[in-house]
Amino acid sequence: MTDRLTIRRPDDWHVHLRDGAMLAHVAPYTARQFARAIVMPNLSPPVTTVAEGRAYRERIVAAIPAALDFTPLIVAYLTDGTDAEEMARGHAEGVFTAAKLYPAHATTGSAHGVTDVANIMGVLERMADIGMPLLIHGEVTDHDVDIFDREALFIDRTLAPLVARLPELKIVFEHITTAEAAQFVADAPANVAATITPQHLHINRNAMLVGGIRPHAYCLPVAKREHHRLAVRAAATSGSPKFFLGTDSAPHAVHTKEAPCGCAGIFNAPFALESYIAAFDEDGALDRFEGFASEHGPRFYGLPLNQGTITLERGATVVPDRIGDVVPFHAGETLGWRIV
Ligand code: OTD
Ligand code: ZN
Ligand code: ZN
Repeated sequence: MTDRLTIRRPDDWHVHLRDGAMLAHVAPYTARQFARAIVMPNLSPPVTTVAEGRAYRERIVAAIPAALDFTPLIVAYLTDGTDAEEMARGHAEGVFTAAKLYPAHATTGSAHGVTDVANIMGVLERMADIGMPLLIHGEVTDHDVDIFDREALFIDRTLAPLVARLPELKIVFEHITTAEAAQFVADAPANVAATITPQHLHINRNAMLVGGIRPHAYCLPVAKREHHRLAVRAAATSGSPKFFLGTDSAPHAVHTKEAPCGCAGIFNAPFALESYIAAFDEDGALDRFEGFASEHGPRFYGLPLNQGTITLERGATVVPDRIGDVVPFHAGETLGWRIV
């Protein structure tokens, strides 16, 4: 039995670090575990211009102790009015690593998102030309579509046609939660990949709804049925280079989640690696953990692999009930691995 695992330093390819006091509170947790992170731009107002991206990067760097050696990778938030030239300039100047497509009103902070992909086709063509990845929150937003069906329907209505229309575009299908999404990505060409969160490896929709309503298990895309969790987990542990780590850590103050209309988002950053490795261990896939956490992401993005290593070992990690004003994922549980 493997009791200790040393892997190349990992990256988080999807995180919400927020701004202001929340940024200062949460960013060090991500920087302690990861060398780099794709930082999502759904601030209010969102990060849409090169100047805003540069300024946000400076605020993140200022929030993290220099000793932690962490590089935030900034993402542009696409709107119906995004200018292709601004995206290309941001990418060329090393400010924007990628751009994010939020269908309008799909998730937290997506009110300024894109109402129809046709509106940004020129931007996407330009991104395909320059090799700038498109990151997608893949859910349809129609009120008449059941929330548990929104991801699968997005594939048929938007993603499959987009992949066919722009076969060169690098696309990351973010935080996949369904068997349909895992299958689509596995079958797609090499320029289509997906991130997978720790919560979607560990919980199904019962975690939210059985024995009482549990707001801290609520995030978007919402956790689905057990067979979807198993399919997502099989994808994560498959060793396929198309699947990589993206926590989607999304902190909200406790009173905004424990409310009549609670916010979506799970704060998993403080114990993300301990959570992921538990799933790989349960599935007998520890030998595939390094690929998922540290290799598949940078290869897909065309970035260098990190130097340096991190070691995890079997041993108790007690997850506290609260971290500041935020309830973390696995609150009150003891995980079976710890960082050395
Ligand atoms: N999902 N919450 C948030 C973002 C994500 O869709 C996402 O990426 C958030 O609070 O920013 C959430 O549930
Ligand atoms: Zn999202
Ligand atoms: Zn997210």
